[in-house]
Amino acid sequence: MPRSTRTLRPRTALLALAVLAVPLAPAASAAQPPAKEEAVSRRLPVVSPTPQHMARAGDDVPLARRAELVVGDDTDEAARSRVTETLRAHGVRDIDVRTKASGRAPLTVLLGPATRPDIAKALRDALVPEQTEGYALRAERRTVALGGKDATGQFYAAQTLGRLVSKGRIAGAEVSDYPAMPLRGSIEGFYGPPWTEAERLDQMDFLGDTKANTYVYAPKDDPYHREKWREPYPADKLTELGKLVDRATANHVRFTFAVSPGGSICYSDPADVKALTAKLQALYDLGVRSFSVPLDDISYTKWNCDADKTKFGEPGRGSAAKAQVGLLNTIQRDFIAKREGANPLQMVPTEYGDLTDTAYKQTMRAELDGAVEVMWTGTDVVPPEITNSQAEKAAELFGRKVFVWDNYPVNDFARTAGRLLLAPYDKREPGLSGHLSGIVSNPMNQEGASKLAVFTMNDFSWNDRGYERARSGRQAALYLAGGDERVADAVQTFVDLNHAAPTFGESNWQPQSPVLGPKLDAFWKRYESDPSGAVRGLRPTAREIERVPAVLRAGVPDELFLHDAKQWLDATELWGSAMRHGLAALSFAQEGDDAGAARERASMESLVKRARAISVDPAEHHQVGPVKIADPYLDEFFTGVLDRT
Ligand code: LTM
Repeated sequence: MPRSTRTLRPRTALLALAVLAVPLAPAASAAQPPAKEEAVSRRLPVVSPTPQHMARAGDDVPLARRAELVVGDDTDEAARSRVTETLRAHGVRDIDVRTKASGRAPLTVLLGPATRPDIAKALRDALVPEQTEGYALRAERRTVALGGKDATGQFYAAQTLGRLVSKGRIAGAEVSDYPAMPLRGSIEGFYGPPWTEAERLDQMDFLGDTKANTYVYAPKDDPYHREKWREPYPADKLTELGKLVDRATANHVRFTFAVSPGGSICYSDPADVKALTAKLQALYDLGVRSFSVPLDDISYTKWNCDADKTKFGEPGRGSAAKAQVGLLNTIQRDFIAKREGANPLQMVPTEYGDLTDTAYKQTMRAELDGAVEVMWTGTDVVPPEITNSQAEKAAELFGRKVFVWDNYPVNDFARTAGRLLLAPYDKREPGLSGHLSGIVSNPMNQEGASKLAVFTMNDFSWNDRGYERARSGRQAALYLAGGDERVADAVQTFVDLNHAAPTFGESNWQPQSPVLGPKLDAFWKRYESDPSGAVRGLRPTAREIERVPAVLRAGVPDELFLHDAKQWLDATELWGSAMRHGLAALSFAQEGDDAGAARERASMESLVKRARAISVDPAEHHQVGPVKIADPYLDEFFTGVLDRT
């Protein structure tokens, strides 16, 4: 794939650098190295995704005004831009880019393949991983070595460097790191309003920031993706896709182009195969090297043409699989295998969400080209969990490791109406990397708001065994908060109010408000024996909820997130304020001041009414309806207040 030389958007790059609450240190003060004991005993910063191995190598490396960046012909352009941005953002003004270190610079950064002699020497005993996209990093004395197993590995080493810099110093660390799963990222595969161009560009930067390498373009409501799959994209749409491909490439993200012909294709008609190939070719010409043919959500118990009946027999699971396999093998053999740099074809089977052996799966595992990646959603389409034994079974059924299309945090199905799904990833078993080829998130209609959950998913797929949910959730909040701890606290309160993750059934696979819910339960329990203490104890919570929207509006630099969350922030402010008035009503009632209680109660009711009247924007959300916040806990609280005042 041609490597784009364009640099990343500064806002996002700086946001990534700021994850560890890094106030930009002036270079002058940065030149003072800390005392040795202080430096060596300091804990290393948290790096997300969690590295496979990270340990202290020695003292922190002080930044200065001047640095040498040593590159070679095989230094990755995007990695080089990242390193330069990091150094500049931390006050290094004069960056001398050269091919050989002078040995006189206050700081030398070596960037390139891990096998380059100067890098290999400076890495000392930091292990260079065998795995694709791996890297090793060592920061010691006045030298930082960043060695990639390949170009993407260099880019990831540069990302890690960004997270190791704080307060004028680079943490004296040794890192040896690689992704546990080959494929990681997101699939824009939901129903409803597709993401805008700005949202998609943002997603590419975000995926790069979180060391994810895959974005699959499969929006159900792009007519050229499904209904009009035979038609070529109009020129303006193709130009837009070209920009996305470039931005993906600059972030080491594989822009994966998907076409879903299953609703109308005549498998046995060579003209249809030709139309599909032409569609893929147009994107290949734009630089795309990854392709997918999703066959989900189609009827496979009827043919779209009589010729298919003649060729494959009566409609049914087995004959549908035969027809699909014929098409997919042709694309893999005659298109993918013949195009330089093209990655194995991806597909979504029509049976994508269960573990039942059927004639469909039997044919798939027996006849589908071994190179083709098969997606699987986990059980029940929106899976309450994914275990190692389920993944193993899926691999057995499809005859290969499956690639998980995880329907989280997608909010296009009925039970997600009015919701943002913000909880950190959970209930996916450590060890899945041994059974899967990867995981991509199917996100929400709202790209900006999806990043909180997807951040943690990309953490899991990078290092499933090292994944810690609480730590990842905190890092996601810090990422959104541009590194500001106080804003991150408010983000996490907001996450708690929007924590529920529904399944297709009655239950949620992630609970609603695991912090606020038990707090309100405890409040009513205490209220029975100590009403004034209970009210006093809950006041800070009400104030906190009421203030969260203002803190986020002022402190979150991500405008796409603020846009997506607008209705939920407005509602949160009203609910928080209503809660404050509810507590005041209870206080007055306890004092026997009926007039005061009635006044506060009326204020509460009016605020609750306004909060309940806020609806999602139908232009941006597939499931319309009133915005839901901390349900049913807040409603129960207000009913409780009404009963007692
Ligand atoms: O999950 C798959 C493979 N297909 C569809 C998605 O397009 C949709 O977003 C999710 C959630 O509703 N469910 C599906 O079945």
